[in-house]
Amino acid sequence: MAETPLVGVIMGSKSDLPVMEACTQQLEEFGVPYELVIASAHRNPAKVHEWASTAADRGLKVIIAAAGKAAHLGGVVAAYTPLPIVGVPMKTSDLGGMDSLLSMVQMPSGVPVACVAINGAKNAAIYATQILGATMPEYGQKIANFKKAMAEG
Ligand code: RP5
Repeated sequence: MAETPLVGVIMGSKSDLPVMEACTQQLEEFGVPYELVIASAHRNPAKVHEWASTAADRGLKVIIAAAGKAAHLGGVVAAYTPLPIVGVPMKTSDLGGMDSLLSMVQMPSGVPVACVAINGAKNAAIYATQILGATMPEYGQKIANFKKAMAEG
């Protein structure tokens, strides 16, 4: 039987997938079970609502939300779940991702979305695994090993 996903990865468009492969690849390297869904806060709001509002009950512990342009996805997901959200602002052709970054990071007080760099897909996976590692020692160990390997070059 497949493991229950611990991290939910949601993105606004399949056009985000090539960048977000750096995220899913890193989650796989850490052995973190995840689920992936493509749903836009603007184009598929009902799907986003259903997915986000049931995420915690399905066993997810952290959500990674990637979106570009007027990137409201992380904030909308945050509105519907008590889980921590890590946002990934997508680089865009018009404004280079500053549009995504600012619309994702400037959340109102009380509704946080942690935000990595523009196209920071790999860091989102590392950060989500760090959150898991705070309470699940096997993932804490994966992060410790990762940092040790990085320090050794
Ligand atoms: C956002 O709009 C997506 O997250 C994507 O980054 C951007 C452009 O989407 P497409 O027009 O390529 O589907 O919803």
